[in-house]
Amino acid sequence: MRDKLVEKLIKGEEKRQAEGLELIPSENYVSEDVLRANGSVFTNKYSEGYPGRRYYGGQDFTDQVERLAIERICKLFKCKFANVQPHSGAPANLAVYAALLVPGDTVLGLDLSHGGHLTHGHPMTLPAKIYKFVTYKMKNPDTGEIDYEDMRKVALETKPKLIIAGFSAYSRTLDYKKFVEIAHEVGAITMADMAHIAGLIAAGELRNPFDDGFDVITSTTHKTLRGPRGGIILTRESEEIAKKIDKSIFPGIQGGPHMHTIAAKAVAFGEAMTPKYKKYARQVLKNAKAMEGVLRKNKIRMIGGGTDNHLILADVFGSLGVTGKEAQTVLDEVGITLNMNSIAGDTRKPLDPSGIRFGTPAITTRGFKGKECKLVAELLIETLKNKDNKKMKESIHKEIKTLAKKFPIPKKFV
Ligand code: DSN
Repeated sequence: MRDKLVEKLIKGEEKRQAEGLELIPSENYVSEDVLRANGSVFTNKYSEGYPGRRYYGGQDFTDQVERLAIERICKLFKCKFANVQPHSGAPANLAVYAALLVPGDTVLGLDLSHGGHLTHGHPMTLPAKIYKFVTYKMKNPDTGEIDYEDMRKVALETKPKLIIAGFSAYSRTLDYKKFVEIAHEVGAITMADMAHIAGLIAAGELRNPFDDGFDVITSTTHKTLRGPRGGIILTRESEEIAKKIDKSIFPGIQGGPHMHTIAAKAVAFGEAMTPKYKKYARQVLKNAKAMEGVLRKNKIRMIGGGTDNHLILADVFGSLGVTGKEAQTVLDEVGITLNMNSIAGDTRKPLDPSGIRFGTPAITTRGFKGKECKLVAELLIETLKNKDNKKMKESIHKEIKTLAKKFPIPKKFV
C-alpha cells in the first residue's frame, strides 16, 4: 500500500489480532474469501433500488450478487423474504420500526440492564425519541429466566405494536413460543433481534424464532455469522411486511447499498451452509460450556447462572472485588480482549460496571477446543486475582502469546 501511515496501522491491528485472544462475544474473524469480496470493485458501484429495479445503469453483476445473498440467507433461516442492504444492526432495527410503526406507538423489549440492546429503547437513541418503549426483565438474574408473566402483564397494559426478542448480553434460551402467544393476545408483530446468535441459528444449533412463528428477524452479519460488518432483515412469510421493510430501508433510511459488503455477505452465507460451519457452531457452544465450568469451579457468579449460547456475563466485582473496567484493562495487558458490562441491578456506573462479558466465537474460529478454552478461563481468573502482580501478568501474557501462536487465525473456512 502506498499510504504508509494507514499501512502501518493495518499491520499493527493485524499483529494485535494475531498475538492476542479475542473474547468479545460480538467479534469474529472472516475468511480471506469474505475479505476479498469486501475489498472488491463492487465498492465502486451505486445501486439504489433492488435487483431488477435500480435507479442507475450497469447492474448486471450487482443484481446477481444481491440475489445470491438473498437466496442463501433465506435458505439458512427458512424464510421467504430478505433485505440484505442494512448497513448494520442499528439501521436494520430502525428500518423495521419505521416500516411497521407510526410515531408514538409502543414497543416492548428486554431491559438494557437485563441484557437488552441500546436500539431496543435506550432513551439516548433516536427510536426512543419517536416510539414509546416499555420493557420486560429477568425474573431472577441468577437463573436468567425471563419473567413471562410480567411481560404479558405489561403487554396487556401497554398494548405494544411490536414485541422484540433479542439481546446483546443475555446467555440463556428464550421461549419464543411465549413471545408469540403474548403478541397474538395483544395484536403485536414479533421481531427477533438475533445479532449475537444468528450464526448458531443458521447452523441449526439454536432454535430459529421463525419455527415458533416470529414475523421478522434482524441481525448483524459479523458476529457468529462470521461475515463482513453489516445487517440483514428477514421476513418469515408476509409479503406485505417484507415490502414495507424494503421501502423503509430504501428510500426510507438508506441511499445506495454497499455492494461490496453485500458480495461479502453472500460469501459468508455460502460458508455458513457447509458442514464445516455447522461443526464450528457446535464447538462455539461446547467451548462456552467449558469456560462456564471453570467459572463455576472458581465460584465466579454468572448472570443467568451459566450459558446456553456463546457468551458469559460474569459479576467480577461481586465475586472478586475487581470492577468491570479494571478487569477489562488488566486483561488487555495480558492479551485477552473482552468488554466490561453492566449486570442486572448493577449499583456501579456503565463506564465502570460490575461485570465483564466474554464469549467463544472468535477463539473457536482459531480452532480452540474445550481444553484450550478451560485454560483461557483459568488464565483470565488468575489475571484478575493477581491484577497488581506485574511478574505474574508478564508470565500469563507470555502463555497467551504462545497459545495464540499455536492457533493462528485461519484464512480458509471451506
Ligand atoms: N456492539 C454489539 C455488541 O457488542 O454486542 C451490539 O451492537
